[in-house]
Amino acid sequence: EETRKSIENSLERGLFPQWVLTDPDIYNIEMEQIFLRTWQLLGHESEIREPGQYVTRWIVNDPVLLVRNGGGEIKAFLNSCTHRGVHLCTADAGKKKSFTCPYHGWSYNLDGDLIGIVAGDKIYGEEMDKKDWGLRPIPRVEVYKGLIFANLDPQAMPLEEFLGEFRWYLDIMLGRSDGGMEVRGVPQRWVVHANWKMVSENFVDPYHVQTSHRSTVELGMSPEDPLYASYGHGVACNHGHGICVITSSPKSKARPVKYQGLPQEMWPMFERNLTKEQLEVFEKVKVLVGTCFPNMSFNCPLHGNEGHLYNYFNVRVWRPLGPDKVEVISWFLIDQSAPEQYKEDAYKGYIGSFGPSGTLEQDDTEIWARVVQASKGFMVRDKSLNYNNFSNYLMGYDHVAPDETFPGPGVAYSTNYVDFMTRGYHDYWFEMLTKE
Ligand code: UNU
Ligand code: FES
Ligand code: FE
Repeated sequence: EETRKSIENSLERGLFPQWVLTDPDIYNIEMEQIFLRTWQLLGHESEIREPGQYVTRWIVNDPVLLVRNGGGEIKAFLNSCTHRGVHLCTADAGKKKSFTCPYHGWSYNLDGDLIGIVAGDKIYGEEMDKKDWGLRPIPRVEVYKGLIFANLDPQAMPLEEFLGEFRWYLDIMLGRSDGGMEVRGVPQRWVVHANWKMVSENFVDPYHVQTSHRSTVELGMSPEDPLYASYGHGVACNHGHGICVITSSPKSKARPVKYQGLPQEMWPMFERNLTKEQLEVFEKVKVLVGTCFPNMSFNCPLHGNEGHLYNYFNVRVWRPLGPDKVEVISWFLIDQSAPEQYKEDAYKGYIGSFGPSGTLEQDDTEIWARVVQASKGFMVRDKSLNYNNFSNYLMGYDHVAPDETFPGPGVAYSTNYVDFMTRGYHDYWFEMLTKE
């Protein structure tokens, strides 16, 4: 109770206690209070288009088998045999008519029903009702415009309600093109020494761009202007979600590019599919980047040089593997109706920048590990980090009041160098952490 009060008090003052970041007790509470109850991204419909196609994923420590059944429906099961609990299917992806356990050979169909028991009639006989021993379904599965989410809490609010104001921004990617988005390549996975909250925050923190990603300035890929990534709007959405709408500005040298450099033949389609307000944002934006509470982030940037500009939708889940470890799972998504050559070029652009070995990704990875390293000592037990933008001079500079004229939902500020998104994220984190 005393700890709860002191954390609450810190958050109200725009502070975050540094020890909380990687404290093992806090981590265990986060698991029960947050990861057991929130919507978690599992994958995209385009990964399992045909009956029998499956992928295996994780919700923290729960292995999940995500499969399209014979009727074309998406099913998610605990990827564990009901006999002795073996991790049933260990491939990342594939296509099967049924799943057979490697231990004693029980097999299950695409609906999770137990259909075969080795020597079943001889050793179990009539008494055993196979219906009782099917795969155990993940309590909730819902799809939003191709993105497949699951929730371990049967009582959780519906996915669309949870996405809330954030949906409007996701729709700019998910809804702009006929046929929606599709996954290209396979999602890449890698492990980093980081805390899941800090990496989630990183995606609503454009303030780091000109320092961490300094090499892009030195290579002449982005302007020197220290305020470069601040132009546009930072938006705090309900349920802890946040988004940065980074635009070019006459103050930065970057030239405005319409619809993020997507091929001109696609423009009439965007204009048909999006609302006037969404187009107003999409037309001018350079980078859309954000975090969906608690641990899904996305980056929808503009990449390349004059005449060769690419845009893609990179979605990540930061799967906690402990207070100081995260498995990243990163999907590359692209408009299904974009020209094939464009898709391939954009994919290469992603691999070189925000892929696991991409130059920009490595900048961030090293920083995240250093944050973790410095959060475990004695000194930080009574010290807090700075998320303070109450003053006109700290982070909020001259634009601390929300911009009522911004066309999108949520609370929008007319700069991206504000801590309102990170603070909204912390506030919702605290609300969930302390909920009865
Ligand atoms: O480099 C990033 N991950 C990033 C860029 C995050 C937020 C805004 C811009
Ligand atoms: Fe931000 Fe050091 S300047 S962490
Ligand atoms: Fe970064």
